Amino acid sequence: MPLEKADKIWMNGELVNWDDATVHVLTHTLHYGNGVFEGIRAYETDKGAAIFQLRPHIERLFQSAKILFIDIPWTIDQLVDATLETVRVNGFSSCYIRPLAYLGYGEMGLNPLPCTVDVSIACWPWGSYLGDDGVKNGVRMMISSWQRHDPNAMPPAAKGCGHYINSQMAKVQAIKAGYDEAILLSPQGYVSECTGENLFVVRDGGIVTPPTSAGALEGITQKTVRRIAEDLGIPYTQGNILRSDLYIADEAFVSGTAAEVVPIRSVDDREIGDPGPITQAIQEGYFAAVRGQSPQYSSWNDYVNA
Ligand code: PPE
Repeated sequence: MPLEKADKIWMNGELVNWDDATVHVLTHTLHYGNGVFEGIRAYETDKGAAIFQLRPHIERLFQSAKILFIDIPWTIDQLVDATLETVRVNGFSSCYIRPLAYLGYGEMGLNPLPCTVDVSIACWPWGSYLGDDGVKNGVRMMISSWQRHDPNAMPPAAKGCGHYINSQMAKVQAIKAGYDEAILLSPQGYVSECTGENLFVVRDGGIVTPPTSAGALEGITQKTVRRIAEDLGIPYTQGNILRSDLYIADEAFVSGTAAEVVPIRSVDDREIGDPGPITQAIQEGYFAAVRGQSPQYSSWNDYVNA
């Protein structure tokens, strides 16, 4: 789907026109993939657009940067404000938001330390990442023959630009094989996560999700799911999951900012079936929270026009 343009993009402290938000071909990150990014969403609420879990996303951007020795020349507060401003000036009632810190033009070669660090924040309207039908009825997944990174090859806790080559290999394999999405296993053979989502299995009335030691990103939506589950009295644990656990799950679903909360219909052609009651309860809780309809979670909504 081609990108739907917005009016302005925040670049290094200035709001520039969408078409002017360009970089030089010798931009360091374009060659070596060393940059960090976030994916955030703003949702329509009764009080206008509200950004969901804004600060945790910006905090994770700084953690990713710290892991990769990228020195972001802004503070967390400044980028929180800049994100609010970017959504505000574009006038969206809901949108996807993409902050990016990248190594700029002026240096080449593998030592990233002398590079300038540029920061941009773009936003655009983005529908359901795994499709409207997927959100409602679930998606078909396959286990990829591509493994999730070994933590000593690429640190999965950093949301690094180049890390996503791994996700893209798995995604293409799944799409070409006729599936909606791929599940990656860790080098040790445990279920890790999907190409851009955390994964959850429901068995015996409880939710289990893989730990970061299986190569999963510590998802902000995953933490949101945890809180909603615990408040609903649904047992929630982190633990290693085998591929066969997926095949015999009572329910399974994924979570991510772009994807939101999406049921899994089948894994490697083993049917899990229609979305089950726990998946539906988490989905309902999630969509109410992002739309600012849950007073107990109001601290998760940052109103753009507050
Ligand atoms: N794992 C991976 C590998 C991942 O990329 C994401 C987010 C998650 C888990 C879930 O994290 P969180 O959004 O904090 O709940 N992926 C972002 C980028 C997706 C994309 O394809 O681009 C996102 O969802 O915005």
